[in-house]
Amino acid sequence: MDFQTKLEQLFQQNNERIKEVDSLDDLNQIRVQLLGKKGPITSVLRGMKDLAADERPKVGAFANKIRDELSAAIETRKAQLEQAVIDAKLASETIDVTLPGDPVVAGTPHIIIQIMDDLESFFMGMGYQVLSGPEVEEDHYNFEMMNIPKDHPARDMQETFYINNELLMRSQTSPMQARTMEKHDFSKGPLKMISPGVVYRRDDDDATHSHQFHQMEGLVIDKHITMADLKGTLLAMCQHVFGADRTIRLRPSYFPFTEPSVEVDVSCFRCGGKGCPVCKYTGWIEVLGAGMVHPNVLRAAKIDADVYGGFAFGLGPDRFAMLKYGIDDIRSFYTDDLRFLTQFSQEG
Ligand code: FA5
Repeated sequence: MDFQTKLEQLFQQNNERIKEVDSLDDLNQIRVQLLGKKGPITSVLRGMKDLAADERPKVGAFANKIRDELSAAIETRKAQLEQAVIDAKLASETIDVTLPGDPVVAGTPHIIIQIMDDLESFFMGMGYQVLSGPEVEEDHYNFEMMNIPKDHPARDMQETFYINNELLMRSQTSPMQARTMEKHDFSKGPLKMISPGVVYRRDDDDATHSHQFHQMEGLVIDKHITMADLKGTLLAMCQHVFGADRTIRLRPSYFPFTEPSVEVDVSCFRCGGKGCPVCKYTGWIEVLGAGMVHPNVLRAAKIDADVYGGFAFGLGPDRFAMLKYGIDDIRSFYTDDLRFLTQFSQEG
């Protein structure tokens, strides 16, 4: 058989094999077998030395052509097989965009924050500013400016955590009364503010007491403010939080920084005043302390107590939340149990 026929046969046989091979490994083996140093084409080329000199270039050129064509066939097949691997991968990893997604769990503000946000928007609607103050407070503002001098027995009711003799964790938001009164410029209008925040007391934790809890202070100072203004404001607030049918009553009480001072009760929102376990069968629930700002507090802030006066109140958002949602243990707010907290989701 002459060289040309041998090479043509080689091409025919292998060109078919290359087209049919279905794995990259097998194709690589064919390439090594066919085009490698020990392969048939190399051996044909080696045998050329026995040819007549004028035959050699012809046969050499033909052999090169066959080798190039087989090489091209191998490259073409390789590209096809590589594409098939990519196609198979794409098919197996297809994303079905119509499948429902993983639900994103939306967080929700803490229930106490919700109560405070609601109260803030209520008071802002009545023209109050919302102010926050330092939790590490000076004895001077927490007590002295609030008409509670060093030896005053009222300090015992708010036993708190001291940093040193003059600095403490504030036991109430009332120091914000003194701080804002000192700064207020009455030529710009009356002083109306609320101040929500965290306060601290050395109270033993139980179902209704926490050593750390929230308060919201309210203060209005202007000329001609009366107790009727205080009562109207607190009635509107209690109706906003506990329902439009609520009424309130004021009982005499004592706070060193207000005179007269009152405890404010709201008619029971559960039984409407008839008596039930929520109101301990009295028809009333105590919700906050309030009163007319004591002249000593005005004077300490350098306000003319003969011209200006006003009212102040201090409520506990923790207790509000407990009452409104029937929560029987204040500690639930602070133990971060999601089963409890997510019940107060604002969604829907
Ligand atoms: C005061 O702290 C006064 N500063 C309130 C005030 C302001 C009166 C302005 C007059 C004028 P009292 O100690 O009662 O008052 O606390 C106010 C509210 O804080 C209580 O009604 C209660 O809701 C809440 N509170 C008090 N102690 C605790 C506690 N340990 N845990 C949770 N809430 C508490």
